[in-house]
This record gives sequence, C-alpha cells and structure tokens, in this order.
Amino acid sequence: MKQLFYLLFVTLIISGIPELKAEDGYRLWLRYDFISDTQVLNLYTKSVKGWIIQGDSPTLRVAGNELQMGLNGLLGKNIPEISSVKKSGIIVAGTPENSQLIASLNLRERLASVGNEGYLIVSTKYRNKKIIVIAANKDAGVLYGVFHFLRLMQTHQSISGLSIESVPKTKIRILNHWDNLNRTVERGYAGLSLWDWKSLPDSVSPRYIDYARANASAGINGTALTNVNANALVLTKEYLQKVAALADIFRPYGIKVYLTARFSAPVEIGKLKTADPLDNDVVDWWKKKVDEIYSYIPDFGGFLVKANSEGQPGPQNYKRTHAEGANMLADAVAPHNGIVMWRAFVYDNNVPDDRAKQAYNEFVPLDGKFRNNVLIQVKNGPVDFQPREPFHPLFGAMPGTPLMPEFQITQEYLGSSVHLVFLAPLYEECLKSDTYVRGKGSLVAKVIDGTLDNHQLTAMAGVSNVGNERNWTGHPFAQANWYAFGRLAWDPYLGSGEVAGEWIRMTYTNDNETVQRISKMMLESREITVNYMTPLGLHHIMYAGHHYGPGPWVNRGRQDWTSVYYHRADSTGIGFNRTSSGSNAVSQYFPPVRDIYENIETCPENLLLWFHHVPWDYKLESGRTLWDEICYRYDEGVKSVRWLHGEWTRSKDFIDPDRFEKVQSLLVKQERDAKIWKDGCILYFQTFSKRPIPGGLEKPVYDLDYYRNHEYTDIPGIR
Ligand code: BDP
Repeated sequence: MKQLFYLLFVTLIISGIPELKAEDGYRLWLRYDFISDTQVLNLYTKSVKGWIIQGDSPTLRVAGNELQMGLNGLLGKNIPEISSVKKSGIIVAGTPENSQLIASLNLRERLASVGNEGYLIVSTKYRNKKIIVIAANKDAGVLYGVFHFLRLMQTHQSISGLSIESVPKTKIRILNHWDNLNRTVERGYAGLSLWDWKSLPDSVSPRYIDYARANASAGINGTALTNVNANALVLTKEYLQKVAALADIFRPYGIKVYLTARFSAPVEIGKLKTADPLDNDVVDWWKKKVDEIYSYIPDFGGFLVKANSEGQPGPQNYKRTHAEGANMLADAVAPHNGIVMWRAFVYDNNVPDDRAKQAYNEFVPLDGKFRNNVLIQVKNGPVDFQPREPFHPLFGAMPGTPLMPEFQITQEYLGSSVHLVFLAPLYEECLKSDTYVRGKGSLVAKVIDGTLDNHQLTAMAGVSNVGNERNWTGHPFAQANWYAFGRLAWDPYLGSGEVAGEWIRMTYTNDNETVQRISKMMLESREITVNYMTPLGLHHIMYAGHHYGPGPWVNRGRQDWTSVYYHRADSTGIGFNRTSSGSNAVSQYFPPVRDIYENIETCPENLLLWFHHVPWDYKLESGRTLWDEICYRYDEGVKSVRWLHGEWTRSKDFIDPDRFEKVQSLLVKQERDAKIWKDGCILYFQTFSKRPIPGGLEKPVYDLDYYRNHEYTDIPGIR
C-alpha cells in the first residue's frame, strides 16, 4: 500500500498534474478535497491546529459539523474540536452571547455593525496565543462565517492577518422553485423536483440537508417551495405537515420556507363562494389559514403570489387592485412577522400594444398603497428573462414600495441545462444599470438594497435550476448560476469575475492558469449566447412550444406570444419601435436613460432592436450595415462556442474525467444548437432583408424549411 502511495506521489510530482478522482458533481462547490499544493497546505497546517465552538444550538452544531468536515478534508487529517485555547492556531467561532471567549475579546464595536446575519473573521490573540475568530451576533452569522472561512481555504487565500467583515446587503435571499406537487418542475431541466411529497413527512431525503448546506454556503436564506402557477393543495393540512418537515431540516441552516398562495384557495379548498379580498369571510379564511400554517411552521416566511397573470386568479377577478389583494394577505401574515412577495409579472387576456409596458402601467399607480410587509417582485427586464433585456423600468419608479428583483437561474431562454452560460454577468448588468431616478449613480442595486429610498425590507429572488439529478443542475456549469445568485443576493455589488473565480477554485481546480482560462470562458459565455440567439437587442424569437431553439417565424396564437410581434421584421428593416414614435415604452425610463434609448444614435447597440425599428442598411459602429452585422454576430456566436470547446479541451489535465467528458459532450450539442440558431434566424430574416450573407461567413447548412421543421429529441424538459 505504502509503495502505491509513493508511486502515485512520485508520478504527481513528476507530471505536476494533480490526482483526479471520479466526480459526479454531487458535492457542488463544497468538496473539501485534500489540498494538493504542498506550500499552501503547509501554511494552513501551521495555522490551524484545532477549533472551538462554544454554546449549543442546532445552527452552531451544523456550523461545527461543517468546520470539522471542511478542515479534515482540506488538511487531510483530523483537526480536533477542543475545549480551551492552550496553543496557537485555534479557530474560535461563536457569538458573544454563547461564548465567553468571544465576549472577552474586544469585538463589541465591530459586531455592532454586522447585524443579525453578518460576521467577522479576525486574526487576533487570546492569552498570548494566536487565534482566528469567527464572530457574529447570531448563530446564523456564525454559520455564514464558517462557510466564508472554509471558502478562503478552498480558494487558497491567505488566512493570516485576517480582518474580514461581511454583512448581507439584502434581508431575504430566496430561491423560487417552480416545482409542482406531482414533482414536475416548470422550466426545470435537471430532473424532478427535489421535494418528494409522497414520502414526506415520514421519510426525509439526506439530500435536503445538502441542499440547505449549499444554499447557506452561498448566503441564501429562503426557499419558496412551490410553483408560482400555484396549487392550493399545498395549503391543506396534509401538505403543511410535509412542508413543516422540510422547514425543520432547513431551519438550522438559517433558511426559511415560503409558499406560493393561490389566490382562489378560499374557493378551491375553503369551500367559499368567492376569493374577493375585501369579503369578510375571505379575509377571515386567510387569517385562519395563516394561523394554521404558523402552528406547523412557527418561522414560516410568508407568501409568494402570481396573480392576474397568464390566467392565474387574482384580485382583478373581483375588480380589486393588486394592492388590495396583496394587503389582504399581508394583514394575515403580519401578526406572525410574515411577508408577501407580490409579483409584477402581469398581463391579462387582452393583447397590449406593447407587453413590455404592462407591469409598469399597472403597478406605478399603486406605489405607496401596499402594506409595509409587502415587496413587489419584479423580473430583471420588462418582458421575460430574455438573453438580454434592458433593466425593468419599475426599478426606481416606485420609491414608496420595496421592490425585489426576480432573476431566472434556470435557463428557460438560455439553452436549458445543455448550454454553458454563466449568468452572473446578466445579473450584474441589471444590478449595475443606472436608473438615474435620484441622479447619476441610482443603480438598480441601490433600489434593491433599500439605500436609494430608505427601505428596510429588502430581497432578491432567483428561479431555481435545481432538480433531483445527481449533480443537481444538469449542466455542471449551471451549478455556478445557483452559486452566483446567492453571492450576488448577499452583495449585489460583487463582480462576476470574482464570483466565477471562487466557484471554479472550489468546484474544479486551483491551478491559476486553468482558473483564468475557465473564468474567461464563463465570463464571455453569456455574450456568446446572446450572439447566437438574439444579437443587437432582438428578443422573444424562440420556438413556441418550448423555449429552446429558434422560432423567429412563429406567428400563430396570441399575438404577444409570437415572435413576429417582437422582431417586426419587414422589407424596410427589423426591430420593435419603442420610441415616442412607436409604443413609447422609452417614456417609462427616467431621463437621461429615456433620451439615450429614444435616440437611435445613442441607444446602446446591444439594445438597438429592442427600442428601434432599424433599416437594413443602417450603419453600425463596426461600419457594417445592420443586415451584415446581424449575420456577423450570429456567425461570431457559433465560432465562439467552438472557442469555448477548445478552451475546455485545453483544461483537460486539471479536470476530473467524469465532469470533463460531461461538459465536453454538452459543448458539442451547444455548437450544434448555436448553428441551428444562426442558420434558422439568418435564413428567415433574409426573406425580409433580401440581401446576401456577407462573404467569408459560414453558409447555412440546410434551407429554411429544415430549420422550421426541426424537432429536438434530446433536450431536457422537452417531451
Ligand atoms: C415565463 C414562463 C412561465 C412562467 C412565467 C412566470 O414561461 O412558465 O410561469 O414566466 O414567470 O417565463 O410566471
């Protein structure tokens, strides 16, 4: 045995290539594998000899377990839990309340600024011994601090001279699961729902714990378990008991459970004749229902509601406003400190002149009319999770109401779990957009963290991409989107590059060159996808039944669900005129954003066709005509997927074979699909532009009919 180790060791030294174990991706970014870089290992081993967590609570216990698991794994030996500091190199974690040791340190002032979930990680001395303190005001903060400390080690950062202070910038950082009670997941591409309702509450999968660990490690503290297209049954006693079992598991990890409330529940499960929010019986029914929920789940977070949108019932069915509906539920949960997240993604049965304007039109007049435990949940852009949209004009337009963004983590319009697309740049683009509502610097992030209009209740939601597939998200790289959402919800000002770097180091390798290479791939992947799907501000031109492949020709059915409604291609040009001479959606933005978008000369080219109907021969910054530029962008998109593939291949030596091959095969499909997007869209738009595809670009492989009739047989979520 010894010989074998020796041999392996020598081989590794000689080759410089780490030993790579079989990996199925289950462990996500919490792998805690032995640090093979001996320099880093030696440094850490010198500074970490043991750990102490004083006090006892379920949260402190899981923090201790995590620390134990992390340290033992990373350092490759048992790092003992000890009872007092007798030598240097001890990690001490806890709160002043639970730990006399921490109370005796001079941290009071610094702790005063980190709130209930924040923490400090500080190198200091106790009785002349060097220690590292992870201190917080509450146990949840200790857990977050432990994860942060482990992350430092996972990413090979220095753990000497530490003086870290971290405070989440939003209060509620929540995943929205679009999971149905029959375990299908709307727009889910990673298998079935994690929630095995049939076996709950009696049997609980260990996976729920790993789900909670992953969330807590990324800073996520809430989970809405059920689809926004809600089923009232989840509010019945039988299901509430199941929900309570999940809540019990998540609680130690600082995670609260939320449910979607079907507005018509009083009729469907309460046997009332109406769900009118101003009807006393209805008000009473919800109050009792909420009391019942809290009897099972004392720290229940509250409701997420989709009302009067895409056929969902809502207050407008009774000629009441969104505010009246939201407030009725808000009053029911208020005595229990619950909240209501009321979605602004609304549109009714009438086809509007421009769907992009609808949420703003319906909600701005209601500003200031919501109870203070209501948040309005606004999608990042005004249409629907497209590869690129401008920021939603509601951000900044409702100063009297807390707004929270809803980002999509699941890749409904971005290649599902087949395409490698890192979404942090998309989130970042929205968060760092300047609304100008209080002058320059009025970033969307400031609307969301409450600093712009002084709101205390703050939140950020992400539509989950997690399912019961072994690696949670289908595509190994889709794990990064879950992680990135959590990190950006904690700190909306973080950069995508930083998040990508952390994730790669924890998930794959600390080899600097490989980290840089993969990071570049990830950071460029979103723009690459925009190029081969919807360049220059094109949007909503996907296939009708599924949202995977191209369908710019879709023209049947409800008009604002078709592609032709959005791209408006004709013999003169292409694009949706949303300027003052068109739908005037630009007027929903605050000046100067409004003026910048209004003017074709100043409108950013990446949103050009979102706001303008542009002549085919219009000259772009590149000097090319619009038609040529469209062709170039699509072509560039395909070529860039090949580049992704090449970069991944070059990383082979540093990636375990299982995950390497999985990504490799997915990149083959991504290239195939990028070509389908390119060829299908160019050939279709060419029927209007009547111009040739510029020389030097790859010619389409088949004719337009082929793409129109193309059926996918190998895509998750498509039956
Ligand atoms: C759309 C999805 C649909 C969702 C809807 C929503 O296609 O499945 O129900 O958004 O957010 O993007 O409510």
